[in-house]
Amino acid sequence: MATIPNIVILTGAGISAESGIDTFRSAGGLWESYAVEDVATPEAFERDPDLVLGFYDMRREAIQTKTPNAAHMALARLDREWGKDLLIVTQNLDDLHERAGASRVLHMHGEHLSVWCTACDARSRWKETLIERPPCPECGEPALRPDIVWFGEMPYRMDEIFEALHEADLFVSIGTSGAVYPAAGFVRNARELGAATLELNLEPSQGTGWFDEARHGPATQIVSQWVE
Ligand code: BJW
Repeated sequence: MATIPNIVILTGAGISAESGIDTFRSAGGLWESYAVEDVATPEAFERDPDLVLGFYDMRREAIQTKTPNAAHMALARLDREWGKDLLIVTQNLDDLHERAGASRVLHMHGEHLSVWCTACDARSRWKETLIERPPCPECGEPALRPDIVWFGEMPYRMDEIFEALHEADLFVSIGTSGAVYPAAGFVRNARELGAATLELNLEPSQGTGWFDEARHGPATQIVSQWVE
């Protein structure tokens, strides 16, 4: 039997763009309407919690009306075929990989549908708004914040990600600009550790030169073609 390679797939906002979820840095993206330092840092939350909670309430509500697209579905098929030999590391806060049926998904920048209690450290699934300061289901304190990794905070589950990169034979980056670290550095880590590397993105990313191969176009087309 042929050896099954280990695959690590990194996804970013571009994979959800055709589901109608705004990217961050494309023309018309989120950071054209909001300043990062006003809404996506711990300092912003301390300074103006209403602005930050309102921003994430709006996005939490919006993602619940969106549906997975052909690229999410193609990766879910791969996840079913490859099982534990495939890991999807997503920078995305939406749950479209899971709703497409993928089972091995690691959210390194957090999730819109999760909240974190700063009083008791519990995490809870959450679909409602936070602006009215609802109590934490675990301890009753009104101390919930979005369970999201803001700039300057440590991304989640880095040990697991590096362990997977160590074992990877193939690293694939889909729909990410390569502007935000540490995710932007994974291609170099994977290369140094001996994996083949492939970029699938609408256009060349900032790190495109680090990949062995790059294919450019809309994710619904190029991801489906790659998986087939
Ligand atoms: C399509 C498509 C279609 C469109 N089909 N493709 C100076 C140098 C280096 C690093 C730093 C520095 N100063 C500060 C830092 C660190 C900082 C950082 O990287 N800053 C950079 C901006 C320079 N990073 C951090 O602070 C991180 N923490 C950290 O570093 O901790 C210390 C540490 C040290 C060592 C090891 C480990 C840790 C935390 C980063 C948290 C990022 N959080 C955000 C916001 C979340 C909250 C929110 O959503 O509101 O996460 S930022 C935002 O960017 C979001 C995304 O996950 C992330 C990546 O964006 P992504 O997904 O790439 O989206 P876009 O819009 O940039 O790109 C979309 C791409 O899709 C484009 O290329 C399009 O072409 C393409 N596309 N349509 C296919 N249909």
